[in-house]
Amino acid sequence: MPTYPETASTESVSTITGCAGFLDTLDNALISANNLNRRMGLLFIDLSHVNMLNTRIGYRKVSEILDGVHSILSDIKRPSDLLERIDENRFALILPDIKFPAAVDLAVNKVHESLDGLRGLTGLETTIYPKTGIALYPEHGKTAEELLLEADTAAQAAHISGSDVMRAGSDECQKINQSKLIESEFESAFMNSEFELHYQPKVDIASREIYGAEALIRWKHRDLGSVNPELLIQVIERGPLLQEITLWTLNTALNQSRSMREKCPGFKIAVNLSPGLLASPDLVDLVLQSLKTWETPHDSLILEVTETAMIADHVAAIENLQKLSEAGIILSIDDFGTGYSSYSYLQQFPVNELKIDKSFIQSLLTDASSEKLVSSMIALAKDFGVSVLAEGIETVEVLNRLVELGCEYGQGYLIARPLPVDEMTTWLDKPDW
Ligand code: G
Ligand code: MN
Repeated sequence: MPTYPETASTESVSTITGCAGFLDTLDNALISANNLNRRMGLLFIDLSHVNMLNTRIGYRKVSEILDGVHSILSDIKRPSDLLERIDENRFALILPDIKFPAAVDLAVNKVHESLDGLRGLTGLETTIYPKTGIALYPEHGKTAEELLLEADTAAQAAHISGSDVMRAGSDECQKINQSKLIESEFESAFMNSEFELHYQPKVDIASREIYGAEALIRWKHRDLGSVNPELLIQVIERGPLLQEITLWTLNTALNQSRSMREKCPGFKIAVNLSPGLLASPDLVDLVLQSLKTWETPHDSLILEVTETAMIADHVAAIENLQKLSEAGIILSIDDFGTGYSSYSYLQQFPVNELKIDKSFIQSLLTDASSEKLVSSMIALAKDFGVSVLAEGIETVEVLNRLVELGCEYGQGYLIARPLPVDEMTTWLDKPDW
């Protein structure tokens, strides 16, 4: 599954600590802005790559450069602007009187232009790039806490999306805010059984027979509604409950698919296995134990592993996959084509199925190179004697073309969306596609 990009720099984005003094200054500025009925701007200027530079050119040199930034910013600011150093590599510029929202962009340009000179200072290709988050009073917050949080989040969003400047309230910021909310609540949501599995059918596209279904985790949040599954998965993968949640998914899917297996002989239930668990020493035992608990034949379970997980090329991961495969469990490479799709996975890993990533399928009829890639992925699968499935089939035209190209299996909104368990069971009685 394509993920929301991690930070563009290799360094993680940390949050500020110890900024009580700055909050007091900001509070006072807000009181004046409020009294004078003025719009105020807050620029949160974060200098990325600093940790990396410490190791390359030394703490002393970096420290000198950062002091230099402080004096550059002092020089260019207007007399009424307030400059504060929040911590070693983060600065805030309070613009107490913004006549119109776009005026703040002029200030940001000035800051970035003035810091351009930093590029030469480090003597390295990589240098200190300012990432600036903008928050406006009163639009984005009424209190110092709110405004700082918004500007800080906007700077983080700039890091993540690889841009230099970001305004509070942008789509990117909303994604980060959702992520933070999910992060703070998903553990209790899991404990309170707020998660559920939806099932998306997989079918034989030529014979139209049912082949199985993929179990997909979903969370209906009381305020947010259905939480973006990609965000949810990222949060789960980063969090401490990855193994527990995966085990819950596996056991729930094996339990709930029992009736599906009874309806459709040969039905295979697919569960996604997170890259973070692939090398776990407990993995094989836990999977085998779950199959035993739910009296499921080993060859009724497909474990989907993303291609990027395999790139890690960890000995323990290969051994685990080998043992799972020897036990008769079916292994599938998910999102195939998005990593470094190479023959070597097919040689090294005991793979049974390739799932061609939906990005290629969605552009199959509009992009000649997608069709070439899909054809060669199908040929690759055939050469290695493994099954091939196309994900993200949304139209009949795409489906027909895939049949012509010799693709065996398919999955996508045309066939069915991911369905709650009862709807999935009903769908099996009448697969209306
Ligand atoms: O890569 P993976 O198989 O784990 O991805 C499954 C995800 O893809 C699910 O979240 C599902 O909602 C989404 N999905 C399934 N079918 C389609 C489709 O036809 N179109 C699009 N855009 N997304 C799909
Ligand atoms: Mn999958």
